[in-house]
Amino acid sequence: MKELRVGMIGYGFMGRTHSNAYKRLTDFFPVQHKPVLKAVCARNAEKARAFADNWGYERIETDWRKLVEAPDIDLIDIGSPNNTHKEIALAAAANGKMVVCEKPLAMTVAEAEEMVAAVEKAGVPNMVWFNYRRVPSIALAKQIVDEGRIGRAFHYRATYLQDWTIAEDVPQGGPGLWRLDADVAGSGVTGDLLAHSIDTAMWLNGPITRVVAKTETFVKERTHVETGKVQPVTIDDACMFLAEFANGSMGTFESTRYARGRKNFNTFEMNGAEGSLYFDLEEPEYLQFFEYRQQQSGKKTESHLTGWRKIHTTNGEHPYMKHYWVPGTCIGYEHTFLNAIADFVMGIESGQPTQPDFRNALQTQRVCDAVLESARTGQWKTTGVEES
Ligand code: SOE
Repeated sequence: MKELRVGMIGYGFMGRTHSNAYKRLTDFFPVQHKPVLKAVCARNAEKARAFADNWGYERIETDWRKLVEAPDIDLIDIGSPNNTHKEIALAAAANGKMVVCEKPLAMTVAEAEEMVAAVEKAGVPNMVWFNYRRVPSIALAKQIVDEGRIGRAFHYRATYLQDWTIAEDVPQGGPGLWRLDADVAGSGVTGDLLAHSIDTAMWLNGPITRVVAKTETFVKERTHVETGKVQPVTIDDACMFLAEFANGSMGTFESTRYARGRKNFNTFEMNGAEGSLYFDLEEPEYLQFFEYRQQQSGKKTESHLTGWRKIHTTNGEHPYMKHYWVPGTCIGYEHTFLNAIADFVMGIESGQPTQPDFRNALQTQRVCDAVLESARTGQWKTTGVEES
């Protein structure tokens, strides 16, 4: 067993999900690399120490530059706020480290392009943690689409709804609420939530070529945690856009943090000539599938028996599930990150890099930038995303 020595940057929600994934990798997947939690880096030494003690990191750093240069680190994991991704990734790649980065890849397309160039020039393995691709039900949807069971696609419909910023006294900025500060996050729901929906959509249904969007900021001013002052809110609280796909289908995407009662409501539906698919993250172990061809295949059409199938994606034949428990038993949110790092490590070992790498995630960044630009101008915007 070889060591994969991890340097983690950031100690928030994603620092926890990633750390958990590294710790459990070899328990579930037959890989030849065992992650070793070498160091966690955060500006606040006390918080870094507490995180290191809790998750079992050997040491802490308070300057990420030291970590990316450290000879005992093989892989840099960027789990810090979005405005730090580019600089860290460039330095990590220049030091020959593998780089795995939280989504969205960057603040802008220009930044993302620099990051792609850096990892490709250095020839280092890289990945963006679009973990929802690793939900077994969503991976099964990909398999069903690739098998041609949906046929010609007509519609793609995605929603990603939350409700945690409705109160006007929620502040913006600082370690806990940087997602509300555009200088740190780049955007609001577009980069934070719709990036997931766009990544899934293009994985299943191919490139999005053109978009027209409308964004809204419902609470115009919030107290900034760092300055203590009431400052304008410049993120998008909500975003809706229409999309055209290269395959001729149409898409609608809706995201908000103002949907009372919706905590992490991530759904999609796809309708094609031969069938439809529906997924809802509140019931992640199910994929719903309507198959039209099956109705036609018998001698006579048993139309009184047609309907949607709710597939419980817990059999050994379903994506990732043979690594876990017995049929009928579920896995959880945390396993989507475990599946992601397993794919990454198996990609290194097989020489077939896993997706999405930085180049692939650049396409999602292009759509996000086009959405925000369209919302600013009120015009349709081409994304520049090409067929891969
Ligand atoms: C925001 O609340 C957030 O944590 C996102 O940043 C994650 O990417 C999403 O999966 C869950 O919600």
